[in-house]
Amino acid sequence: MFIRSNVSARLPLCLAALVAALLLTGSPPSAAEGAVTVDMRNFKFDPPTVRIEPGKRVLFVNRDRARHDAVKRGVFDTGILPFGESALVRFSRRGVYPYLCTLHPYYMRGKVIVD
Ligand SMILES: [Cu+2]
Repeated sequence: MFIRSNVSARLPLCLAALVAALLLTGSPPSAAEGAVTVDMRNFKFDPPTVRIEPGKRVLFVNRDRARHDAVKRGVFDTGILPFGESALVRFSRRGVYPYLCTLHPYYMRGKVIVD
């Protein structure tokens, strides 16, 4: 009885951790397959503009020691990414999505074109 309740209590936590790992940060290479990569490097998005088809994904990877994020309000928000962390964002609708790093908004900007 003790073992059963112990296991069932742990399971939801494991699933939550797995989902978070797959969807938000530290994605394994297979999860990012087919995604276009945008590096956050030297306080810039590289490349600053990417063009993708609807349904494709962009993998934002922070290569800087400084923390960054990538945000287009109302569309996507990677959350703050420390050095080495990444976030995968899927774009399902056509459009032009200018985004920025909210920590360095005046000079750290990029654009995703979905068409
Ligand atoms: Cu930044």
